[in-house]
Amino acid sequence: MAFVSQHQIQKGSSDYFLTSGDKIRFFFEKGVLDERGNFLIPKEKSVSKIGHALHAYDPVFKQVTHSSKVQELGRKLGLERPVVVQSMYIFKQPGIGGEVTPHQDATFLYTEPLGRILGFWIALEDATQENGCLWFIPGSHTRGITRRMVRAASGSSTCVEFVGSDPAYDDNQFIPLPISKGGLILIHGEVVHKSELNSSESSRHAFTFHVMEAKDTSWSKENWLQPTPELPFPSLYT
Ligand SMILES: O=C(O)CCC(=O)C(=O)O
Repeated sequence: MAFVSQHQIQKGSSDYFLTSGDKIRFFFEKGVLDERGNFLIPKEKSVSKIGHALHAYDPVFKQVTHSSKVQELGRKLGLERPVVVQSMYIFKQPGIGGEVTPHQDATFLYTEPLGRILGFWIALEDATQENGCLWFIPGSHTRGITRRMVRAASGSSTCVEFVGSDPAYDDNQFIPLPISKGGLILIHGEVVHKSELNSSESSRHAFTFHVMEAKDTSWSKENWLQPTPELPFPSLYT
């Protein structure tokens, strides 16, 4: 993701998460399984997201990612060698869809130089303040990043660790960005954003993928997500 929840990076689930970059894998909301792995709620309401290679292996999401509209937009934005690094289907389930705490995508998808990551976030249902739309801090993309998530040394209790600080952002700085079904939000890799718990009765499905401008850019080998021989980052342009 460009966001990673605490229970994804704990020992036990770590391999499943760390090796999901070139696969289609399912991730649950927190607290939906008992200690024996039985569902505490209906199974279909328990999935938090599916990732991270829908753009490569699912025909529908591959088509959307590489659609002529998306490619045209990439060209208009001046992207010369955009590659798709990851994709996710996010469910934000009614009642339990967990909050995504304030973060910058470049924390998880670090490049040198910065400024090379762009998120495409497509609302598959209306996203409102009630069901957990995205919120942003205007102007925050101009101030660099405050922390990085890097692969942890072996022997550590988690598969990744954070370097740098996680500032306590003032809630008043965020503005909500409700959007109708079918709308697209472009997310700068360094803008601070979040989404809140979905305590409403409506789900808030979204499909999102991240693109890196690969020209004159180096992808950090310390990122959790790495291109693999099976799936090198594919070009956005086909
Ligand atoms: O869809 C959400 O609620 C959060 C998405 C997000 O923050 C991201 O993909 O970076």
